[in-house]
Amino acid sequence: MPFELALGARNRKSPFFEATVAAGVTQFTVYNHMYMPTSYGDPAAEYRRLTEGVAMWDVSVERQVQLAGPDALALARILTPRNLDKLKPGQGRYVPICDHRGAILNDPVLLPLADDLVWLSIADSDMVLWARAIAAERGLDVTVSEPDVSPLAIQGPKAEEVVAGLFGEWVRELSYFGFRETELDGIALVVARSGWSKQGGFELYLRDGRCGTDLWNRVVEAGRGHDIGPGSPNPIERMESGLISIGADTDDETNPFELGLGRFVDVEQETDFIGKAALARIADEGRRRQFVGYRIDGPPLAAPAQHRWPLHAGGKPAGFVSSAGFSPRVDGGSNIGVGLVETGLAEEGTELACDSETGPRTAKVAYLPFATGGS
Ligand code: THG
Repeated sequence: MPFELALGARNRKSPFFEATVAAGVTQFTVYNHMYMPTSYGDPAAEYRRLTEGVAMWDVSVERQVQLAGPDALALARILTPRNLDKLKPGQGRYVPICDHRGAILNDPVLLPLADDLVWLSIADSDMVLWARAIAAERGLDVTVSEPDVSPLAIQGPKAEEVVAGLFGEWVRELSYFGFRETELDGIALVVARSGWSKQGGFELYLRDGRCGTDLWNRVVEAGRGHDIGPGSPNPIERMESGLISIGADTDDETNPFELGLGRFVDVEQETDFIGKAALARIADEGRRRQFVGYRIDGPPLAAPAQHRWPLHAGGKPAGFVSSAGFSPRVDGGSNIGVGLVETGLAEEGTELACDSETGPRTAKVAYLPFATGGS
């Protein structure tokens, strides 16, 4: 590229920034007003580490929105359509957040640290503003803030070995989204079994931004025998696994039913959560679009899609491809994509015309997740 990313005070550096530069980062994106590493220059090696070994990712951009006070849980329940009746400290949940029209705003992981302390580990949108406004409008006794907490992901089939080496055997007992508050030689942390991949792994939520380089180096040291290397949220693996990227896969009207997240919406519960009436109506009327995978023909896609690719069927708009790339594992090597398609065209195998950045291609609907051979 003949240009650079401008750094400045409007966006922030991660506590792991220096460590990622030392590790050879070559590309950043901007996410939640921060810089997030997206490449270390060898995408194939980063994919291989994630799917066969272990990778470490700076995901401090997944900011924590902290709800503290007697109404912390009450606010969480108002913010998400998911039923939180059985929530227990130490067990996280995936919780979509919608606006009053039922459109999805964010898809955080909720971490209940105590009865009066909840973190929402957010995707890319300004949830601290939203949560604070809703708390005030509902007259709740809760303080909404963004604490000094920064997740570092350790992902891949060998991640458990690395994390057990750092913290002990107990980490093997953590359930999915289960977490525990602990420390590493005085560095305060939360250790969780979570992460934006289906390869297995953990996230270390660093609770003191001054210790970023120290923590990074300790993970590198612990991973040495397992060939650990740096990576980032992986665009290919996430498509294979059918994980959602808010803002990429969603537009201003996308609702949880379209994304296949209907199981996290409970319109029967007592709580008057934001979007309840709209979501009840959508549940009744049915969804207009569906989140699906695509097999895309033509030469291997050398670079990720830079914008949404329009889809057509019989000359009419049919939806879009929001992300696309070459998967070495699907069908032994195939271009794949994900995106929203009109419900009437969502059947597996439906062929759609696709305006890709490298010319017209055919996108064939595929159900998610993609089969990747071995697993
Ligand atoms: N790490 C942290 N916070 C985050 C992300 C992260 N917040 C925003 C974003 N990423 C959250 N996105 C997801 C989406 C899906 C999953 C994890 C993070 C996930 N889903 C499982 C699935 O789809 O099968 C399980 C869902 C369930 O059944 O509960 O794992 O990367 N800290």
